[in-house]
Amino acid sequence: MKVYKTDQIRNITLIGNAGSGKTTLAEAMLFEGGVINRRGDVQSKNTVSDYHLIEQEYGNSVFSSLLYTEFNDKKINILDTPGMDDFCGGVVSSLQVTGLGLMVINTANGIEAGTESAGRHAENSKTPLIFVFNHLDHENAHFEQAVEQAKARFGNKVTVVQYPVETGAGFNTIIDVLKMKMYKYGPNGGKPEVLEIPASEIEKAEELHNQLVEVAAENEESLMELYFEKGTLTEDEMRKGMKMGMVHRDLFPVFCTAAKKNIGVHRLLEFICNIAPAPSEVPMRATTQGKEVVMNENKPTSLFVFKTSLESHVGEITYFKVMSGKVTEGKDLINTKNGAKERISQIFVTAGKNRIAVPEMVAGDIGCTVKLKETKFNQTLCDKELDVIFAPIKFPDPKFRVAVKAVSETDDEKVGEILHRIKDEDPTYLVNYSKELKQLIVEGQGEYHINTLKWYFDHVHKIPIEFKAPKIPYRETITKAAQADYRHKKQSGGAGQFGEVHMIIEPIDDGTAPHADFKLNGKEFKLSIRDTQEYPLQWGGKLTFCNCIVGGSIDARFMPAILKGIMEKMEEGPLTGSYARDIRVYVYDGKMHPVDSNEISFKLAGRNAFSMAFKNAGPKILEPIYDLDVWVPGERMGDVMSDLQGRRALIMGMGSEKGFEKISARVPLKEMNKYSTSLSSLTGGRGIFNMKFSGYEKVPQEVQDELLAAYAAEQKEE
Ligand SMILES: Nc1nc2c(ncn2[C@@H]2O[C@H](COP(=O)(O)OP(=O)(O)OP(=O)(O)O)[C@@H](O)[C@H]2O)c(=O)[nH]1
Ligand SMILES: [Mg+2]
Repeated sequence: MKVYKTDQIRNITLIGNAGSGKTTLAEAMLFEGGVINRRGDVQSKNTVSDYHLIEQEYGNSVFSSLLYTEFNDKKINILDTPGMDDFCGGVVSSLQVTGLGLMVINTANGIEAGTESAGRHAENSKTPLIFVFNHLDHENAHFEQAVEQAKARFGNKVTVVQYPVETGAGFNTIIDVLKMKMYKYGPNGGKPEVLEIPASEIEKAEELHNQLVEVAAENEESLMELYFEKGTLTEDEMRKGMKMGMVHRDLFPVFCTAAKKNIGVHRLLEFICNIAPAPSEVPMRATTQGKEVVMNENKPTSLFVFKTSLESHVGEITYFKVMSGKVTEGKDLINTKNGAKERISQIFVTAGKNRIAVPEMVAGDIGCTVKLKETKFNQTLCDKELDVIFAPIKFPDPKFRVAVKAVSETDDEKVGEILHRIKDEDPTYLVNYSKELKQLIVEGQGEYHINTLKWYFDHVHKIPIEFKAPKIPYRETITKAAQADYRHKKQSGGAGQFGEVHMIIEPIDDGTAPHADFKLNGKEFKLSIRDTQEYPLQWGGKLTFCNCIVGGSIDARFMPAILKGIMEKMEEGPLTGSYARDIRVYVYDGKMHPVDSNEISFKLAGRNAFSMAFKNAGPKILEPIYDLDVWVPGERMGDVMSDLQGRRALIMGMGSEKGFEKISARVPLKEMNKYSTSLSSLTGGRGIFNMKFSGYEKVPQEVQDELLAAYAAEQKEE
């Protein structure tokens, strides 16, 4: 393959709802460019893009795959992404390295939930879009209706460049109002016959042409002037205006295809080559240091790694975009994250699993390499003198949590290792072992995403795993002051053990200071506080320890042991074994034995006195509360609200945002298990939500009773 220069490269991401035809379109693009000489199809499980076993079994793309085609002396790098939003990791990373998204729409279905989510990802990365109305050969394809829907959802930027003369089985002719020509395709699609627009279509075509000219002119003052002067623009002027409009996301041109029949693809590729921005014509990725890097092949080299994948027989494949300079075989680069030296032994262009070695790639191109030792996605490799770090890709927060366990305990460690490897390839999984919950918690983008893990373990690793509901990190605290004494005494043969501790505990309500007077159970206490220490707790909240010992009833050297005993009980709260927080302890009296008192005795006395006092201090379980924002289509608002009420949600506000109704609420984590699945089924996949930890709140009494009973049953079982 020849070496393409920066201005000969186009980078595109195919996005859109599952089944809209992205993978099929990619196949046709490769065929038109001569990269393959036979078109595979998704049902026959032989497309270039869906080459993973899981994709062939699912019948859906699961990963982003890098493909390329060569057309009109340009190289087009294509990232084909999954339409199911559970696999949005590949969409998000691909959009960040390409200057253009092709939003593929199944015209028979119109705008779907996945069209909307893909649109949101493109908006977040400010990626320009072309709308490709596909499946036009479908008997239910209503082109104009679908375009109207797209305008309603994405604004009037959606502008017709092409329309079909006829949809359904007879679809083979497209009117192009940029070229003002008619394109007629044969039964196998491919290269069209270019014809004059017939009289029956000319009026409509001219009207749409004028609309397009206006949109193109709007994007530059000089073009606007020309347009006013001449009443029209030349093709070159149109190209310039359209490119500007696209780059600024003020114009989303509409194209027509039936990818499966390879109709419309040739002309679409031509448009991409002529008008889509070259890599140097879209904004450059920022660096974390604020240093500017110019996308120019004559500058020092830098590569941004946007994806890694582990493939059998090959090992890890590292996908990169050349951000500046050029990369050649055998080039040494530095990983600016960890300082590792990496030799790029070989560089490849890829079409799915086929890799073709090339000697050189210049700024703007996308390719892959193998055998890197210490480089992961989101890292930068560059010439030493450049020393830049490109801003990392930020992935969406997870939406679904589950605890994962190996069916056989002996496999637990292996399962943990494999999960971490899977996470390296798909950064939208989060994997953490929670010491507190004693569970391996995995988070993902949805239930389907999480269930896919099971597929890997069953089919690839052959290790059975099971999913459990993740435990909730409860906390315990108290609501009033209480007093307790405890004497630890043990006489067994030789040296005995003796320690006695008297304490008062009370809740820390922010703002109150330690105080000396208490009246508890009709008894008055007057303490003299000698020393106060505050201990912030790792799990949130604090413990305040007041030493009120007078007259040497307990030696100062035993105080740390008492504190230790209390801390131990705070770590395993008296109610349900959850962490306790926000308690002030006054140790004001006790007893020692001249021979038998030691640290262990005071630790146990402190621990037990604390536990007794805790139980009399109006103990309460606290639960984690999250701030929740939900966006739903207006007509589903009622269902979503009543579902939230069933989840003990406190509605904090409502409003409209971008055509959706937004509900803000505070919800207990306990009630949000599998929320993404419920919301999805309540809203036909269109609802979205965000959840952020807010704080801890006391649970209602009935929930507390339920939790206490569950804990008692669990203890009995053990
Ligand atoms: N009749 C017809 N079928 C099409 C067309 N494009 C795609 N298909 C079929 O639609 C189905 C889905 O196509 P894919 O290419 O897998 O869709 P996708 O957008 O890649 O789907 P995901 O990977 O799940 O996001 C397949 O059975 C294709 O053969 C088209 O233009 N006309
Ligand atoms: Mg696909």
